[in-house]
Amino acid sequence: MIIPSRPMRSLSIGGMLVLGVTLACAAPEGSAQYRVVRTLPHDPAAYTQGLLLSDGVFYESVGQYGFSDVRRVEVETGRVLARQPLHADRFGEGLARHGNRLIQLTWQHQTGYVYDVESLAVVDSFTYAGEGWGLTSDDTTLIMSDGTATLRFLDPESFAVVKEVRVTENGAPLSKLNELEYADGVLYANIYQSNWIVRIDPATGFVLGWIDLDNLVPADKRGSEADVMNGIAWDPATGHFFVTGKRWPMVYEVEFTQGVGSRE
Ligand SMILES: [Ca+2]
Repeated sequence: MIIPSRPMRSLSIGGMLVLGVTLACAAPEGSAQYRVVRTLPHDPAAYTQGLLLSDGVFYESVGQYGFSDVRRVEVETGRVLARQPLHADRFGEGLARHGNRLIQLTWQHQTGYVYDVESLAVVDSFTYAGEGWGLTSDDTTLIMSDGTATLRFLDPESFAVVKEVRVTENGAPLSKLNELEYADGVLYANIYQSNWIVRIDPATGFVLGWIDLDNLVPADKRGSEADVMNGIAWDPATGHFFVTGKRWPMVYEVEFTQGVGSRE
C-alpha cells in the first residue's frame, strides 16, 4: 500500500500563482480550510471505522477481529454508554442510521448487521458482494464505499443496490474512499491512509474540493498506537463536523470553512 506523501500544491499570493509551494506549518488550531471548535476525548483503543452523531450522542463502529463492536458514546467525555460486540471473526466497518435502526458493514465478511438504535440488539442482517468500507445515509438511501472509486446506493429496507456512482476528479477515478458522511447535499469521505477529506457531489460523483487535515493532530498528542484518520460525523444543528481516527485519543469538532479545489 502506497502512503501518499505530503502533496505539493499551487499557492495564490496576491493574485499571483506561485507554483510548487508546499503549504506547511499550518497552526494546529486550524487552517484556511477548517477551524477547530473543541477537542474531545476518544477511546484510544477504538479502531474507528464508522462515526455518526444522532440524538446528541455518537454512534461508532469499531473494527479489528476480536475487538469489533457498535457503541453509543457520550460526546463530551468519550465514555462508552453501551456497546454490542461483533463475533470475533467479524471486522466492523461503516455505520449509518436509518430510522430507528443502525446499519453496520463488515470488511470482508460480505455481511451487514442491523441494530435497534435504542437497545443495540441485532434485528436483521444482509449480504453484499465485495468489501465493506464506509457507510452513510442521505435520508433516502444508504451510501456505501468499498475501497474502490465506486459508491453503491442501497435501499435502506431491502439493501438492494439501487444505483452506483463512480467518483472522479477531472475524469480520473478516485479510489480508497473510506468513512463517509452525508451533510446538506454533499458527501464527505476520508481517503484511506491520508489526512485528506474529500467533498463529493453524490449525484455525479464529481469531486467538489479537498480539506487538508494534516496538521490537525499535534505530534505529541497523537499517541503511539494511533493509526490513520478515519471517522466523520456531521452535526446539523451547528453545521460542524467531528473527525477522529483509528485509535486516536481525541475527537475534534471542526468547522470546515472552505475546501480547496485540488490536492495538487
Ligand atoms: Ca460518518
